[in-house]
Amino acid sequence: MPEFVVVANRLPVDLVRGSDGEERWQAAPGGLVSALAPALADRQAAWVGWPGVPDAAPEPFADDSLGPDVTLHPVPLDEAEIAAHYEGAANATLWPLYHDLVAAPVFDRDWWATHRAVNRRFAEATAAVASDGATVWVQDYQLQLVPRMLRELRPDLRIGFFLHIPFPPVELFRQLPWRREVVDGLLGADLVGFHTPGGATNFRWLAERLCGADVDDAPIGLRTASGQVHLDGRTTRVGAFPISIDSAAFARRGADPATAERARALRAELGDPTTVLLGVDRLDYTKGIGVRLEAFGELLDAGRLDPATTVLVQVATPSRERVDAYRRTREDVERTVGRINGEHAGIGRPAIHYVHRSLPPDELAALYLAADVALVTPLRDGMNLVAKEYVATRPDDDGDLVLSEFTGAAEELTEARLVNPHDLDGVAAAIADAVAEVGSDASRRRMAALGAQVAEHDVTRWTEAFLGALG
Ligand code: GDG
Repeated sequence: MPEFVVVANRLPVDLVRGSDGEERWQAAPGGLVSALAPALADRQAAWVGWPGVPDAAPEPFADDSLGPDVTLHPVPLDEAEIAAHYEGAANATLWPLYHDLVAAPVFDRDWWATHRAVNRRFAEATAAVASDGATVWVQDYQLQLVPRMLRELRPDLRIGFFLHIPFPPVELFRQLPWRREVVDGLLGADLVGFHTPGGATNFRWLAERLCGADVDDAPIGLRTASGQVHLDGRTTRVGAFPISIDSAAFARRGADPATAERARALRAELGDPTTVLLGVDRLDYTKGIGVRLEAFGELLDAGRLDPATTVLVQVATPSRERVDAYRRTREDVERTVGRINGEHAGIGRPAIHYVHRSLPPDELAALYLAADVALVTPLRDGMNLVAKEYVATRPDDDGDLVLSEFTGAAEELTEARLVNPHDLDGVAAAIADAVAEVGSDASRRRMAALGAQVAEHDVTRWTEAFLGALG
């Protein structure tokens, strides 16, 4: 039986239903799979998660691509559960609440009841697969109630939890009608990890105020489980474990001549501009896509950038398209792109090249290489891997990174051009400065420092730090 179990909202593969009704599994490439793959590979391991389509209840099966002894355990959800738990409580309640109310969270009691029932199903599925004394690593905001439920079912387990999104300021978190249940749910874990010390500190404070736990007041540092919460004779440790990427893999792709060739071809297809700006995001209202479009548009309006020599490529991959706020965000982004192109594009020469599709990894790497300046301007983001991927992919110390202060990445990538995404003038000024100074000695020195940071603090360090602290 598995000695190491990952529990995540989604399995590492998606079940895909063809138009002929035939079902097949398809790799679901994502940061989480690549982050956890090394930890699974050499162990008897299991992954518990939803297969991505309604009413699918396949039997557990082996996945050789992750390791010789890795089994996947599908957790079924029906249409109503997907609507209430996933699209509702997770993506219309917790997601906006945890991202500083960038959109208004919806507090719906029926959604929450379903959310609780689904968390229980995940806990029961995990309890049924984990071997005696196994280590279980629960992932993310959709499953915060699982650690407590699992602890009650299986007190023998060692349970870790990692939150991939920001943990909000306490004043905002306290709006949640089920706030005590969430904090208590997380306290079922032995170790609760966040991207930043601020998130961990907020959580520890809430554990004391909402659950009456005894807590220490030691400062919470990076990559150690340095905070302690004592409740009902148990101790939960809390810490900051900033996630990262497989930096060497991105660097290898960036150094591959085929990637360089494709990057040159892309620049030619863009009309050989002097400067290419790039944004890559899931199309999400937290990512500040509108902010950078507006700032770019204002620079064109003012004549500070010339659309004949400077273009913006914005990749916005489809995301959560059945949630209202995401539909509205897409409309806003596309209206803004249309307006700016209408005012500034030449015939056959768009100022903004907008892509609303997911690109293959090779194409994304070529774009990272082709771009002189990456624009990462979320209103709030737990970490933001795109910032790290851009830096890691570029083999030379050229390029530049405009980065929102409100990303977890900003706490590590301090040499980036940090901006407040609510300050449009400040964002525009940072873009103009980056365009003017790209390739300068000062810019190269900063990119070199960023590259060294990402190379050293890669995803293996994240996994090892978390699992090391979990013990
Ligand atoms: C959550 C947190 C945290 C995007 N477009 C394409 C594509 N991507 C890939 C990127 C990157 C990933 O998607 C996005 O990761 P982010 O970190 O930027 O954002 P979230 O999806 O919101 O992730 C976030 C993360 O969890 C990890 O803890 O950093 O704060 O919100 O890897 O490259 N990949 C491909 N084609 C695309 O078109 N192949």
